[in-house]
Amino acid sequence: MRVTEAFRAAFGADPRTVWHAPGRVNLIGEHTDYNDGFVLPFAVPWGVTAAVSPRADGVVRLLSLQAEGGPVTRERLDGTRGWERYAAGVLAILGDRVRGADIAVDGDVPQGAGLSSSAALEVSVGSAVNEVYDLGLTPMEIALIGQKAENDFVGMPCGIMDQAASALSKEGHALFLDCRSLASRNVPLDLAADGLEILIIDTRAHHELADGEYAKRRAECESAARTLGVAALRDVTDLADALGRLSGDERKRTMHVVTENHRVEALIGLLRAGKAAEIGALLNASHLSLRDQFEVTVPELDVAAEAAVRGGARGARMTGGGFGGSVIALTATDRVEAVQRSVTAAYAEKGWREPRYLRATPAQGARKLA
Ligand code: GAF
Repeated sequence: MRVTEAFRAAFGADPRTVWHAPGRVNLIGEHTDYNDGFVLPFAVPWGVTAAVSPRADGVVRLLSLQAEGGPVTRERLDGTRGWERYAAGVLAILGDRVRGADIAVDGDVPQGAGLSSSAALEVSVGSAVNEVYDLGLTPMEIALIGQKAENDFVGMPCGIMDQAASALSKEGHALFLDCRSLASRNVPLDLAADGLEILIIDTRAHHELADGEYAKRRAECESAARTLGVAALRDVTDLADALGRLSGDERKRTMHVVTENHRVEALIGLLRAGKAAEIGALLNASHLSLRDQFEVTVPELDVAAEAAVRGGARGARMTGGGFGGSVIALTATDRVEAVQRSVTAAYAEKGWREPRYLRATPAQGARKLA
């Protein structure tokens, strides 16, 4: 394994363990996780592999095969920058339970596509450190530590979806997660049996507002919940009444979150009934709600989703936080090329760079490789 060789070359010994954790796409349930709602992501076949050994002297050495230069030695975790923060953040959250570590990571999550390479990094490192320090953490506890590292150490106020998808997914399944109780279920997702697949369209757009706008949406949702006197928007049971008591952006955000939770449940109902071919309308409705009510799409996402459907996809929606990243399109396998042609033509008409197309079936969550 490449990461093991790099570890040996940099640190002069074999790693004690090697773990892989994947990135994710979200089938449906967007911007619901931090509202205590429902999500339905699945792991993608790309991720981060972390080779780790413990150290007794409190020193942390970090090496990424994707970063320029050799290993970085950090005696203080708060001195880290860039990608290092995600790994260092996990160690910082674990505190005294971890005395030090040599860590080498190798990632193949397509960069900038919004497929959660950061969660893959946190969960791969968390899983490996859990083993070498015998911490006895469950996959969900590792996911929560990854989320906390991102919230407190990196400063991104994300919910739990991405880390949970990376830690708990199962091959051939989507992960249904109740983000309040943290109860989860692996839901079979065999689209190929219906002649279908998920085409990922990486728009190659990344809008710099992303982080600030994400935090703003989250604050708006929390403020709407306070106005309504509920703990979280998940608790809204009478949408018409709630909308009557809100105005402006908070009204729109609430409309999205409440209807999106319903769409997650409806989609699971269709999957259970063996009607995967019929989930397309829910994907389209989710996209429109994210565009018009939650206002996290950008022209590249809208054009890709619309052109995918025009080209024959059964449904398409942005996936992840928004402001760039990827669209997923539910497509009959024999129409994938037509869908790609339609999106490529729409992009050419706008004078935009051609998007990148990726095909993914639901992959396994975090697992030990060696
Ligand atoms: C990002 C966040 F990291 C997730 O927690 C989630 O909120 C998502 O955006 C939107 O559904 O990926």
